[in-house]
Amino acid sequence: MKHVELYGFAGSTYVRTVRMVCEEKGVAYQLEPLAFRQSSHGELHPFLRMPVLRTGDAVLYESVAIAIFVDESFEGPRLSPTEPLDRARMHQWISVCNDYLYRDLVQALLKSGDRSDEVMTAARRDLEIVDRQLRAGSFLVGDEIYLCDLFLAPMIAFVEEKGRASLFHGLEGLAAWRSRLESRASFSATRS
Ligand SMILES: N[C@@H](CCC(=O)N[C@@H](CS)C(=O)NCC(=O)O)C(=O)O
Repeated sequence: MKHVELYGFAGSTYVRTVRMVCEEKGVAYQLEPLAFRQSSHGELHPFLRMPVLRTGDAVLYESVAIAIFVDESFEGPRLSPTEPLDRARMHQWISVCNDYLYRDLVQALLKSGDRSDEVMTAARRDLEIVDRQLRAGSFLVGDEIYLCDLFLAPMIAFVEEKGRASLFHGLEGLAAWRSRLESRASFSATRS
């Protein structure tokens, strides 16, 4: 099996996503320290973000690219649907996580003490949208876990870690999905 190194901090939601993908696939990896914003970081990731994956001579950045690479190039359970519409839906939810949820749940709540009505309203609106989807199936796309669930899980966990669990009040679909995700070994193995 190819040796996999993952650069980034354990507390990063995107690093956790890629770690969860590796755990779900049964891919062994080494979490490597990152000299954040130093020149060695720029050599791995010119935009100075994390995660970065290295395997053999290949270096990859951007978590979607990394997640798809790990899913498609290693043995283990497939984490993407085969049917085109379901694949598109998986990518739709990955985009939702990356373009809206990361902004409204992670970046907004990271700004310490930011409990403004605007921030809380946007976060709650996003969670209600996710909840509606999760009332229709066990996971974001039907009844199987796919990559999109592994993008969502660390962002939802982050909201709880930041002490904003009240945002989940009454969201039963999301609550059931959280129990399913939190019972997985990939979730506990990547807790920071
Ligand atoms: N589009 C990137 C986003 C990665 C990203 O923003 N990661 C955060 C940590 S969760 C980061 O590197 N933050 C450092 C910074 O913004 O300077 C990806 O999907 O990998």
